[in-house]
Amino acid sequence: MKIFHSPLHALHDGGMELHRGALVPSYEKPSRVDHILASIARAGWAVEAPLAYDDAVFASVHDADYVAFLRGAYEEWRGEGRDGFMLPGAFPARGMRRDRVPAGLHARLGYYAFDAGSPIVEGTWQAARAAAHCALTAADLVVAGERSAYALCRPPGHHAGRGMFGGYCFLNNAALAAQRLRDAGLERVAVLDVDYHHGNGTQDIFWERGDVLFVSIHGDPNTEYPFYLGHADERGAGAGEGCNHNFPLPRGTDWAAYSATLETALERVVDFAPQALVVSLGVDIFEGDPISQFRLVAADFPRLGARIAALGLPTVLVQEGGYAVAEIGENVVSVLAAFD
Ligand code: FKS
Ligand code: ZN
Repeated sequence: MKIFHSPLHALHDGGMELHRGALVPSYEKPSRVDHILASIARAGWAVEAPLAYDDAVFASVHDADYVAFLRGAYEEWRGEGRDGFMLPGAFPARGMRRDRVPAGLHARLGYYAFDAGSPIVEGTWQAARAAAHCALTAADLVVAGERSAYALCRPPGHHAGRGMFGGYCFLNNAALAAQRLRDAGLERVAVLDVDYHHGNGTQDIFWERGDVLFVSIHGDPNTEYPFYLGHADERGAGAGEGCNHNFPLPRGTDWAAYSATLETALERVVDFAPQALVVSLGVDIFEGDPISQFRLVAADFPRLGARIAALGLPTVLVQEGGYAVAEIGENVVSVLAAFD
């Protein structure tokens, strides 16, 4: 198992999020990675640094103005004499204009964000860029013939859309990996998203694409974040019609119910006949997760890994969520071990 990680992730730290009406330290914190690295070391696997890429590579799935905003946001903030973390407080909702990018920094912050839960700090851009490099490197290794590779990304990516950040995500690591596989000449690529939260950003990016399948199993958006996307009737549009499959499940879902849905989701992947698979690997489907409501237990993660690995596809695994910090490493490694 090839594993890519950058210590630069730790520069994304110190932010607060508005969680159920209270400003609390972000659940998405650097120690998540420390625990995953410790479990990887126990498994005896080596960790490698990602390759370097030009920022132009982000334009394959993100809007140029959005990337420019992320790159320079904190410097602008500093320029206004501020420090600490940046959070938006107003968003262009129904009946307001989204067709023009506003001039002011705070106006642009809300324009590009979709929640007040994704703080930008001084090192956010460097960390997000390094995470994206891990995903791109993992994709490049799979193109070069590796059976699988794991990108230990932090911050995560699957909520980041073409031109929007939120849900702790800034650059869509899984989408960048999938696009990289396409650009390398693979004709069809599937993305399987098993994070507890719907990967609205990945869906957004590939919505009209017939060459990238998006399949997601997640908490029902009627009650679960990100709330406004992820329903079963979202099937894709244009050339992408029928290439988007959402499987929302109720709170309290355990392995028995989850695995039945997983089989259906995997059938969709097989039917698409992809040349490679990208897995958005969120382990916040664990019963002990503090912000999620499924009930998978530790013994279910090897089963999850085995089912996905049994597809026999070249696979890029990309880290997304998981907030039960003490157990996150074991749960991630349990999935990865199925590919070793
Ligand atoms: C709003 C409270 C909602 C946001 C939950 C984000 C989940 C992120 C994730 C990812 F994989 F992206 F990390 N909390 N302030 O687990 O889906
Ligand atoms: Zn999640």
